[in-house]
Amino acid sequence: MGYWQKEETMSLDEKKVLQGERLIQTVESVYKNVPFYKKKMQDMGIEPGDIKSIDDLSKLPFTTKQDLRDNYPYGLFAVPMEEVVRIHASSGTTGRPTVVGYTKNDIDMWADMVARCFTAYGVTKKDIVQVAYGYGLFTGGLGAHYGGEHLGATVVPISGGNTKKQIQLIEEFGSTVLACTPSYALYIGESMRNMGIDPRSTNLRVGIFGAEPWTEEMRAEIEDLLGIQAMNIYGLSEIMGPGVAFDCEEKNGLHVNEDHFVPEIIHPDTLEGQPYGKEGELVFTCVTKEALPLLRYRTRDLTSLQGGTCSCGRTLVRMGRITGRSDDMLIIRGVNVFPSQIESVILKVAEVAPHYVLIVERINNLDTLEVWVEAKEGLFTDAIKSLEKVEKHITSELFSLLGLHVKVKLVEPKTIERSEGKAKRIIDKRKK
Ligand code: ADP
Ligand code: K
Ligand code: ZN
Repeated sequence: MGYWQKEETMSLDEKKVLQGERLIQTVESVYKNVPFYKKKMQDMGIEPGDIKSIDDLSKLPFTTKQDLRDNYPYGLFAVPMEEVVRIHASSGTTGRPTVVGYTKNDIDMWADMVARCFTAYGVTKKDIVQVAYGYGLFTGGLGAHYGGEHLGATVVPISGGNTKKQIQLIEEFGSTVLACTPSYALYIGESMRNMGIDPRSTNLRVGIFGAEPWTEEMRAEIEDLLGIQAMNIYGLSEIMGPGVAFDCEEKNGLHVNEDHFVPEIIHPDTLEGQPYGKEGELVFTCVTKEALPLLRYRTRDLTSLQGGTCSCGRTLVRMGRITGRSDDMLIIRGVNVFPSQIESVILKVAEVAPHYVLIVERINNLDTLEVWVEAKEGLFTDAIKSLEKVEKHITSELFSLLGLHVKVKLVEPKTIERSEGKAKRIIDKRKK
């Protein structure tokens, strides 16, 4: 498939040296320019001179989303506003948005990194990339846009929504690559079918999907539906936006762009570093960013890092699929439940469609979870018995996975709301 940059295949020693040099520079910059970090470091009794290599990373303070909110909007920026050429904000999935800024160099580096990801997906300048991520304060649209252009691909900046038009452009412009959330890809494919178009008949060959958790089962579903390779892209606005980590052709973990963002996995409660293979909270330190170089930013995303080499030849460490964000974790009668666990069960059941929503309520001081899943066409015309059979089957599969009795309700086809961006899988009816 080829690489975009030599950094992707550096030796582990070269990588450590490069990360160390960059970390030292970053720490000097934030100590000088961001009062928040200077104070944090002083409180911990450390100075920039204490950071001599990448092995000193764990001496540095953590940064949380709350720190960004407390310093809203520009308080953690390490450069004067005249150097800032763009602002984005997190989509606010979990509360008040946080504001992030970029210098000219940051923007160029971002485009370069997205081009690196696209290259790993096998996308080239011959491709026509339909960007159906939302444009605007959300980083998805513009992130994919500039990366695609930088690669030399033909970018179609349609943004999210307007599904009929998406389909029209896929057909008329001959788009070969679709970039959007996995849930929107599913929606687009389903809408094609409803319009009598075979979703596998288009020129599309690669999907660039991210911005929300999704499972391996969902990947298989979308690949089958659209007849494409569905590739995973991970990112978050606080660190940069899409392009922090990416699938290679092996589809066996996402390579982290660790020459720019140094990953760690910590235990979310004790904050202790976790070894390769152990799941925990993903933490990133930016070592090349100018406007907003966050130290040890706690993403609240849960995954693990994988040691060992990848047969694609890249030496960049891999992270597993995000199993969930700690904000999405439901605690139901003492059991931790992530939507992705439920998704992986539902998608294995032939009688139901890949559309579901989780309804959480508090009844008599007990949290209850109900899973609504769409039945496939035809099931409702069968005897009630077959509905019940499917519900029972899913209930027992969930029980063996979670050790929790979950109520499963099959609903009529096309009754669960479709998503044009990040899917909303949880309806929480508990009073806050
Ligand atoms: P918000 O926190 O408001 O959703 P962002 O738009 O920056 O802000 O979204 C970043 C988050 O989206 C990540 O922290 C992660 O939870 C999720 N995300 C992004 N890409 C992926 C992916 N490929 N797989 C799973 N989750 C993802
Ligand atoms: K400016
Ligand atoms: Zn690889």
